[in-house]
Amino acid sequence: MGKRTAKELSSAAERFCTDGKMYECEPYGNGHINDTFLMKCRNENGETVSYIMQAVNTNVFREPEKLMDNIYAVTEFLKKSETDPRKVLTLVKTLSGDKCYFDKNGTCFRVYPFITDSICLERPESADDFYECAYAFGKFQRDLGGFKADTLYEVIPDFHNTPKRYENFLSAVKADKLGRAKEVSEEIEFLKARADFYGVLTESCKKGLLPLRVTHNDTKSNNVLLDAKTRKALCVIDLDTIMPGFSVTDFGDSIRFGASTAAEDEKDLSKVSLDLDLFAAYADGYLAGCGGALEDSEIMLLPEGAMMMTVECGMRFLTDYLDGDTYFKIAYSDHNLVRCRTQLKLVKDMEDHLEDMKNIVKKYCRK
Ligand code: ADP
Ligand code: GN1
Ligand code: MG
Repeated sequence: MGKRTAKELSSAAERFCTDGKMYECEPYGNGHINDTFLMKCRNENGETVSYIMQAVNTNVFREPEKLMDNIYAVTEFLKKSETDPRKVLTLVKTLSGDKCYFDKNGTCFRVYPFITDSICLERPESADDFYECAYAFGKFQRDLGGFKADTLYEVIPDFHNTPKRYENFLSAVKADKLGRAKEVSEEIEFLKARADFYGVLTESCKKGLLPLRVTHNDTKSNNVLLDAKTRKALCVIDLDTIMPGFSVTDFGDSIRFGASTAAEDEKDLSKVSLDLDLFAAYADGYLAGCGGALEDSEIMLLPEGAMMMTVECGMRFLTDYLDGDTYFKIAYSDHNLVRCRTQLKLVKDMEDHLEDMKNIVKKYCRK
């Protein structure tokens, strides 16, 4: 996505039912997909009212209207059981009552009230923070238990279908568009050596051990807001990828991102490993948040969910690197390769600690 001009942003802002006129709009956050802005408006009392305005990445999300319908349906559903406006996202409608606005270039803009006095952690700063993120995602799972999954549009088909992701990866290796495959042969071999693992969750689903649920599908700690004062969970955000999926992949993506001892793009691989204390905090918080909503067979697959999401994400970064970096935003030329390497290092460490993860999950299983 190209840079957004001030004019583009102000004419989009004018289309929404905001409290006052926009006077500032600056890039915000560290998302890899959408363009996010903190938009400040001045209302008639001279007060500043803040919003998040986003340009939805239509390269990734091909049918933004349907995606917006998903977000609207889910947030309205959640509001039946949650009345605190800081705890559920609310879409600010356009002047004509729509959920988003398409400008003349076809860019899809949407606006949410900015949730004030909140913090959003790139990485949890303590086990307590991570517990709170886990509780929020677990509660999200529980609260959406009564939501009809089949009414949701599948925003990105096969999003966490790892066998499909593996096929795409093999195609990218074969095509080798930029001639990069030779410099990443070690990573390619690592992923090929684990081919038997990729079907574990989809097969468990076929055997009835893993039910399809309404899932978030992007459960990084930076997709939860915590209260700035109490550091308690406030609100689950980034609802673009809500689709039918597995609870264990929601759990797993959080572990991949938040229970690593290093950032997703750490270059020094000696710093990357699985922090078992953080794993335990997340398992505890997630299962508490789910409040008994998960079946025993799913709970037992939580460690595999963590390994699957990590290996899948590594595969996705490498696929994008081989394809010429067309999907994830990058800050430098081998950013996707650096990200891939951290994920593969983490997979190895998870494999070495699978039994530990299983024992921790058993400890927090609340049935
Ligand atoms: P992306 O899909 O690009 O990750 P997000 O929806 O996660 O986009 O938004 C990017 C960042 O903007 C978040 O990590 C968070 O810091 C901030 N953010 C998003 N929505 C809100 C909100 N309603 N209130 C406060 N901060 C928000
Ligand atoms: C993307 O949008 P963001 O940064 O929260 C991606 C996730 C990846 C993640 C890796 C729609 O998430 O699937 O796990 O980057 N989102 C999409 O950091 O592809
Ligand atoms: Mg995000």
